[in-house]
Amino acid sequence: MASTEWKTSACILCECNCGLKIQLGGDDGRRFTKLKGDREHPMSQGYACEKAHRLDFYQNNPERLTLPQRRRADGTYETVDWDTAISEVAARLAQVRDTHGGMSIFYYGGGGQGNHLPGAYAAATRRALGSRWRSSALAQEKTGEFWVSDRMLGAFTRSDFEHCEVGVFLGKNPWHSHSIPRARVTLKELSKDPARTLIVIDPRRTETAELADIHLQVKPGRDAWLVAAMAAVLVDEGLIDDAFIDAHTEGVEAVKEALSQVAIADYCAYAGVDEGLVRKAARRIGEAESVASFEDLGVQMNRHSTLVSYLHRMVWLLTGNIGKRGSQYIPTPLLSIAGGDTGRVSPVVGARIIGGMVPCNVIAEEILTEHPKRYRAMIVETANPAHSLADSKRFREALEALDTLVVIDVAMSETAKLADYVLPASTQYEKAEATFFNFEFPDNGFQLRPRLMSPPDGPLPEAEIHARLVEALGALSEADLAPLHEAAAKGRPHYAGAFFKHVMSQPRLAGLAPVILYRTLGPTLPVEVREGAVLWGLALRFAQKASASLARAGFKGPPPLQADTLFQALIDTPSGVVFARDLWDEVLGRIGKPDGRIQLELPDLLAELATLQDGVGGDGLATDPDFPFILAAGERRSFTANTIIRDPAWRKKGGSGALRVSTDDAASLGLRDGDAVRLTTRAGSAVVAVEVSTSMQQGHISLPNGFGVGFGGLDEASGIAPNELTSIDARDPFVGTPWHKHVPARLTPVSTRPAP
Ligand SMILES: Nc1nc2c(c(=O)[nH]1)N[C@H]1C(S)=C(S)[C@@H](COP(=O)(O)OP(=O)(O)OC[C@H]3O[C@@H](n4cnc5c(=O)[nH]c(N)nc54)[C@H](O)[C@@H]3O)O[C@H]1N2
Ligand SMILES: Nc1nc2c(c(=O)[nH]1)N[C@H]1C(S)=C(S)[C@@H](COP(=O)(O)OP(=O)(O)OC[C@H]3O[C@@H](n4cnc5c(=O)[nH]c(N)nc54)[C@H](O)[C@@H]3O)O[C@H]1N2
Ligand code: SF4
Ligand SMILES: [Mo]
Repeated sequence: MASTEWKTSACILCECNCGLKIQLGGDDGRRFTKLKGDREHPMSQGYACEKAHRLDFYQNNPERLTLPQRRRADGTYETVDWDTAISEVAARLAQVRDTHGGMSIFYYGGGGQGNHLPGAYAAATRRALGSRWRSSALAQEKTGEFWVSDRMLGAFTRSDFEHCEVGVFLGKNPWHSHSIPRARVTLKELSKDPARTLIVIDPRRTETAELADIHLQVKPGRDAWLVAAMAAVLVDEGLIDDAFIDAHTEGVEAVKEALSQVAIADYCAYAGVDEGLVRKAARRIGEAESVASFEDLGVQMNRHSTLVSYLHRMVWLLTGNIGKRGSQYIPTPLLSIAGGDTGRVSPVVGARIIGGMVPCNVIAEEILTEHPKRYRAMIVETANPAHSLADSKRFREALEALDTLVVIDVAMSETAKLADYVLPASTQYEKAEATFFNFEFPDNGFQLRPRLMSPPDGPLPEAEIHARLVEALGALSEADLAPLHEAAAKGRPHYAGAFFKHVMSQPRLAGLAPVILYRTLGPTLPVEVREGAVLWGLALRFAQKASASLARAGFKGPPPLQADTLFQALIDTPSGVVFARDLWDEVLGRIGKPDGRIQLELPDLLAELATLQDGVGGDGLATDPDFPFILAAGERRSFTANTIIRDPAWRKKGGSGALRVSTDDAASLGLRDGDAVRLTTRAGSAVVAVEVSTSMQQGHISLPNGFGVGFGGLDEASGIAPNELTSIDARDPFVGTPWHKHVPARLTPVSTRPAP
C-alpha cells in the first residue's frame, strides 16, 4: 500500500516543529516510508534534522494505547469502553469537586513539543469542573525568564540570530536542541562569516561551542559570576549605549552602582574563565551593530537561575540590543504562553505563580499534606511528569496519594502507569494539530497540520475527549448547541453572529467555547482539520489585539473578517501561513511598562547580585565533600526527544544513554569508555555506562534526557531516568525552577560491565 503522494505535516520532536512531507506505506498504509523537510513551510523552509527521519517509531509504537484503561484494586488494568470511561471519570471528578471544591482538581500538561490544541480544549473541561490550578513543563524551565522579562519589559522577547552580528548562547546547545529555525544552517553561517562572532557560554565543549569564535567555558553553576563580570565590564569600559538608555529605560543608576561593585578579576577567576577573554567577549558585544542572545536550560535549571536571567538581559539592554534587526524583539504569537506574576500564590506552599503555572517542584508538596486546600485529583494530558519532574520517587508517591488521577496519552507512560483511568488519544498524525510556539519576527508563521490518517478504532482526539467530558459533566446540552448548529449550516458569517449572541455573551457558556466550537463549527470543516475548530476563536482574539500585524501579512478588513480569512487560510494551506508581519521600529512601542520605559532596576535581584561577593573563593567545584561531582541531569543529544518516543530502537546512536565524564576524571577513577560506574546523588543511585569525553571539564558529568522509559515489558528499559537522581528542594528561591543541571554527585567504579 505504498503511496508516492507526499502528505504535509510537521515534526513533533522539538519546539521548532519543522514542516515535513511524508509518504505513507506498509501493510496498512500507516507507516512512514519516506520523510523530507517541507520547503513550503514558512519557518523551516525545507530544514529537518536527523531525528525527524525516525518518526515512524512514534506513530507505529507497538505499545500504543488503544482502549481506555481502568485501574483495578490490585493495581492492574482492565479495558473499558469509552462510554463507561467517560461517565466514570466525569462522576469521580464531579464528586471531588462537590466534596472539596473544583480548586482541588489540578491540571498538568496540555501541550508537548508538537501539540497545543489539547490544552486549548481542556480549558472547557477545567471550566466545567471549576478547576483553577494548573502547570506544565514551562514552570520548570521558563518561568524565571518570564518573571524577569515581565518585570523589566512587560513582555517576552526572542532573538534574531539570522541577522545578528554577534550571537550569544548562554547554557544552550542549539546544534542539538535547536529552538531556533534551521539552527544548524544559522550556526554555520554565523561561525564562518569573519565579520560575525559566535559566543558560547557553556562548561562543556559542545557541538555549538566547537563552532564558536569565543567559548567562555564557565565552571558549572558559576554563570552568575561570569555574566555579572561581563555586565560590569560594559560599565567599566564605557561600552554602554547611553543614547538608548536615556531614551528607553529607567533605573540605570542603581544598576551601574551595583555593577561597579563587581570585582571583575575575582569573579572571572571564580567562574573559571580568563579575564582577558571575558573582556574580549563583552567588548565585542558592546561594539557590535547587533547582538542576539539566547539563554536556556544550562542556566535556567541552575543555581542563581533568576539572577542570571536578569543579568543576561542587562548585557543586551545596556548595549541597546532590542528593537533593531539582528537583536531582541517582542513577538506576536497567536496565543501567548508567557506571562508574569499576578500576585497569586499556590494554595498550600504559597509559591509564587508565574504565567498562571504552579512551580513544578512544589506540586508534590501540595498533594502530600493534610492541608485542606491540597490537590485531590489531577488530569495529566500529553505530559509525563512522573518522569520529567524532580524527584520521581516523591512525585510517584504524590500521584498515588490522589483521590483520582486521569491521564490522557498515546502510550502507557510512567505517569499513566499510576492513573485510575487512562484515556487513549489519537497520535499527532491522526488528528489536526498545532503548536503555540510561534515566535518569529518580522514574519511569524502558524501551521494547522491536517491529519495524515484517521485514528484506528479506539483512540480519540483530545477535542472529542474533552467534549464528551464536558457533556457528561452536564455542563453543555443539545439545547445550548442547537442555535449554533443552525447558524453553522448557513455559513461562517451567520455562525459568527450566533457565536457572539449565544456563547460569548453568556458567562456559563463562554468558558466552554473551545468545546462548543469543536461540536458546532468542527463538523462543517474538512475532516482532516476538524480539531482545528478552536483556532477560529483564538484567531478572533488575536485579531482584536494585533490587527495591524495581520493586515501587513495580507489579512485585511475589520478584525472579525481578518480572523475568519486567517482561519480559512490555515485550512487551505497545510504547510502553514505567515499570519503576522511586524516592523522593527514598533518593537519598543510594545514595552508594557509605565511610559513604555524598560525597568532596569529590580531591587530584589540587585540584592542577590550583591551576595555573589560572599560566594567567591575556594577552588573545588563541589560544596559537599561527599559529592565531589556536579551532574548535569538531562542533556539534549542527537537522539533524545523528552519521552515522546518510547522504543529505544529509534536511536541511531547514543542508545546506551551514557554518562559523560572528562578524560582527567576517567583517568583518576580508572574508567574507560563503556565501563560501568555507580552514580549516587542525595536522591538516588544508579549504575550507568561511561563515555569518556574530551568535551567535559574536570568535575562535571552529564546524563542525557529522555532515557529510562519502560518499553517491551521492561520497566527500567534503557538508560537512566534523570529524575530518579534529582531533588525537589534544589530549586530557585524566587520562582521554584529546578536545578537539574547542578546535582551534587559521587562516582564509584563497579567491576561489572552493564548489559549492552
Ligand atoms: N535533541 C533534542 N532537542 C531538544 C529536546 C530534546 O529532548 N532533544 N528538548 C527540547 C526542549 S523541551 C528544550 S527545553 C530545549 C533545551 O535546550 P538546551 O537548553 O540547549 O538543552 P540542554 O542540553 O539540556 O542544556 C544546554 C546546555 O547547558 C549546558 N550546561 C550545563 N551546566 C551548565 C552551566 O552551569 N552553565 C552553563 N552556561 N551551561 C551549562 C550543557 O552543557 C548543555 O550544552 O531543547 C529542545 N530540543
Ligand atoms: N532532570 C531533568 N528533567 C527534565 C529536563 C531536564 O533537562 N533534566 N527537561 C525538562 C523539560 S525542559 C521538559 S520540556 C520536560 C518534558 O517533559 P514532559 O512535559 O512531561 O513531556 P514528555 O516527556 O515529552 O511527555 C510527553 C507525553 O505525551 C505523550 N504524547 C505524545 N503525543 C501525544 C498526543 O498526541 N496526545 C497525548 N495526549 N499525549 C501524547 C507521550 O507519550 C508522553 O507520555 O522534561 C523536563 N524534565
Ligand atoms: S527535532 Fe526539531 S529541529 Fe529536528 S526536525 Fe524535528 S522539529 Fe526540526
Ligand atoms: Mo523544555
